[in-house]
Amino acid sequence: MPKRISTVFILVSFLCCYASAQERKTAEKGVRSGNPLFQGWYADPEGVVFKGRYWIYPTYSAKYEEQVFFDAFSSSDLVTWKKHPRILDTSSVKWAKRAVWAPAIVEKKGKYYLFFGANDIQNDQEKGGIGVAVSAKPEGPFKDHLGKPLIDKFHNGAQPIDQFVFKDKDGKYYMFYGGWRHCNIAQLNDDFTGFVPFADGKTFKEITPEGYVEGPFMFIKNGKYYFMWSEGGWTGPDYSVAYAIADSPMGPFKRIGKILQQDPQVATGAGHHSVVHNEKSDKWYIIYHRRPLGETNGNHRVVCIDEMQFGDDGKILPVKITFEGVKPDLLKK
Ligand code: FUB
Repeated sequence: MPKRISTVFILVSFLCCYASAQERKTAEKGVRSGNPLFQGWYADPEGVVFKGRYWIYPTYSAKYEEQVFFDAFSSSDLVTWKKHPRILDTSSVKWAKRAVWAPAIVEKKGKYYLFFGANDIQNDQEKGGIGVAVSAKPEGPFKDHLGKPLIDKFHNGAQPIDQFVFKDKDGKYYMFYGGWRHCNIAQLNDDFTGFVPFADGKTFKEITPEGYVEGPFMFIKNGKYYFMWSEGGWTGPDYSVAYAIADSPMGPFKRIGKILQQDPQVATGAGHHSVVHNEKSDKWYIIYHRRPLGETNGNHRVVCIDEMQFGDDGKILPVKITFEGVKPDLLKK
């Protein structure tokens, strides 16, 4: 090997060993993430794992006219977070002008697809709805995939916002979405340019559970489908998260109860969440936004994390929201 290449190789190996030793030291010291997880007003966090790193994609929480971009955050251990600024900017999505909300992301065949709501449309005549952008990397830059929204109308009364994309065991991708107290499910087509109608010919099926307001989320555990959503008003103190368990992604979803809500000693308005699972440690985390105690500005929302645990019967135990957050939890050795 030429001398210069072998020097670079030795240096890179040394830096990698040093970085993972540092990560282990952090884990041993009993450090915690703290809450909020990172600085700034952010909401609706989508937590996800890509290639050995945790990622969080939140809404930038500000006046609607100022919500014209997304930042993302990534971490190897849940404690130290790196900011990736402006991974999507409305300057590259010609139909999105404001209120860019609630990102949801999936990786498919090496590409990253970022779904989002834009413009907060109030009726079928307004321009906007749910869009999708694509990038070769989780940190973007993301570019509009279609040049137009994927859903730009109200179906079954659901405002086209707050989409979550779920990959089922059989490889099918479903979108759950909807504001204004209605939730629909639709099956995405292969290249995420549209939807595949269900056997009965319908494209958008309403699956709204009791109490549902917005912010749907789904995960599978032990073969069961856990469907979760936000209840209450997002600007108020009683915003919260409830859930159901079903045998299929289509439901039926019978509400079991709330598992995340305000704590008068800690924060108000805890809701619009996501869930990440570390397969190595088998720990489950809920990532959500909440409002500092005494704060009345609806936009002052911050992203937090706490551990989510299950009872022996598979039910989710009520989450204790904390200032401390979680311990380091590396995804790989
Ligand atoms: O952040 C904008 C909106 O607030 C979201 O779309 C809703 O779910 C609520 O969290």
